[in-house]
Amino acid sequence: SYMEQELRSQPGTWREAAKIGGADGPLPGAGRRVAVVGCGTSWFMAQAYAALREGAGLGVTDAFAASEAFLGAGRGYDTVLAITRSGTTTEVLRVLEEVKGRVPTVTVLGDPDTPATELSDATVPLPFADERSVVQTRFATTALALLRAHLGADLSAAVRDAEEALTAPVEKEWLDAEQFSFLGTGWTYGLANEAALKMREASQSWTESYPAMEYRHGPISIAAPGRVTWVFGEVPEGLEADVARTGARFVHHDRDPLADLVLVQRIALERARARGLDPDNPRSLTRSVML
Ligand code: F1P
Repeated sequence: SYMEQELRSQPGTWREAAKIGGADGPLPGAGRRVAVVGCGTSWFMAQAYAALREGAGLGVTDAFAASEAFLGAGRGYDTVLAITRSGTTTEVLRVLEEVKGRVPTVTVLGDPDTPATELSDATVPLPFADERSVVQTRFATTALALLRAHLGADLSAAVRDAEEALTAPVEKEWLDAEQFSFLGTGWTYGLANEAALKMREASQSWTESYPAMEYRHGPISIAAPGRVTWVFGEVPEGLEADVARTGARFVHHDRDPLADLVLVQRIALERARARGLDPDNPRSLTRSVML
């Protein structure tokens, strides 16, 4: 399947993106107030980037689902950063249209020959990470790799961890699990949202996602034997013991969190196969959502 080829190419596409992100370009520099918009997977990458950029002290950075951004009056942002693989997603184009001439825009996209390029002041095209599968894998992670590199991160460990995540065993318990809760803190909360979406889109699995410390405020009531609680990044104190008491399987890996997402993509693919589903053409989804 395309999904398999595309997810397997990830360490290489991250390496490419790190070069672009590390060089001078149109991405927002320190001190700017940035609104980041996207839909679906691209929104979750926006969330991860916003947490990383603001956490690095580079300026206010807020992520919005493009449909909920309402940036018409500019809202005090100096830059609008859009993320879209297709460059055709209606809600993203609406934001770009709305702020045109008022707030400078830069769009990270897969296909540069699309309406998003027309509407943006600047673009960072990642054609080598574009995809044929409806379900996004490498475009999203490569866009985030680029943005991490632009924030000054050294991605060599992440690339190595992604290579390892491509060969790590996919455990039977993950293939058989009835439900997954994905958790994260800071930037890894966006990854948790993306992991949950990936499993739904590709394999129609029942998944949820929460900020890790929110999990104890209600959602943990879902945890039970035969279900999985998977934490990206740091594990807050006491969480593992709380999950263990429910009988759910607690999963946490030491690899780079973006590389751990690669393992979840593989689980989504395997679960789709086991159910006879085609992850390149999932039920009720199209490659780009246009009105
Ligand atoms: C965004 C998106 C995908 C989703 C689905 C519909 O597309 O929401 O994340 O998986 O395929 O489109 P894009 O704006 O990044 O092209």
